[in-house]
Amino acid sequence: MKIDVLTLFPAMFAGPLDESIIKRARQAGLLDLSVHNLRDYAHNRHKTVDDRPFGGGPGMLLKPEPIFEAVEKLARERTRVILLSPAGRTFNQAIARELALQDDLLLVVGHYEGFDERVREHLADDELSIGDYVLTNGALPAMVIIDAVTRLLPGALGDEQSACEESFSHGLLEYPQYTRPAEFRQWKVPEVLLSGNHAEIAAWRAQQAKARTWERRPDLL
Ligand code: 4GX
Repeated sequence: MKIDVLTLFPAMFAGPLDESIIKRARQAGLLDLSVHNLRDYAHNRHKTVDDRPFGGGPGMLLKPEPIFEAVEKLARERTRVILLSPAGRTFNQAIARELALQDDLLLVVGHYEGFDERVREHLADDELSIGDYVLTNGALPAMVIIDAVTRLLPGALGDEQSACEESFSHGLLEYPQYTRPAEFRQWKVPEVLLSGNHAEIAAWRAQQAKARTWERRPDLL
């Protein structure tokens, strides 16, 4: 999969995507990630990418010309162009699965007060938010999406991890898990887990997962 990112802060992307599973996926050629500086597509010698909103109001907007020119240069026929902004539909595991099926993504990171509306209307295929809180810009949301999508690419996870059931795949939160020691500061691991009775363990885990989901995330049930 090819993912291009368009942002004013390309340096933010160094680090988080150079570790662990994402690093391995990139080395293995499963993910081809390129981060581009929107400022490189500015027109004037001041490298202006923002301007004041018509009609007044606080803050600055990203100008349309640099974004259109960057996207037109970077996007291919099948590229899905996605804006990151709090006004997007809320990203979730179902959207991650859907994006993982694409060949090409181009993530356009929101900065300042947002985009000139013509970027939305005539350039973007989709607009995503990672949740209802306010960040300083869309770089972290872009990285969240890249992370969630990349681990779904075939071969990105080792067999052990990909075989393992996980929250949101089976629709419930995880059951409680324990490792050694069996007693730590007088807190004991539930007896059933030490019993060796696999049917009983499975039943206990199913019951725990359901109770926990009911308590914490009834919206998932
Ligand atoms: N999930 N932000 C984007 C600038 C902005 C404002 C309006 C477009 C329209 C966020 C989030 C988020 C803060 C990133 C505002 N861009 N993005 N930025 N939550 O809070 O995606």
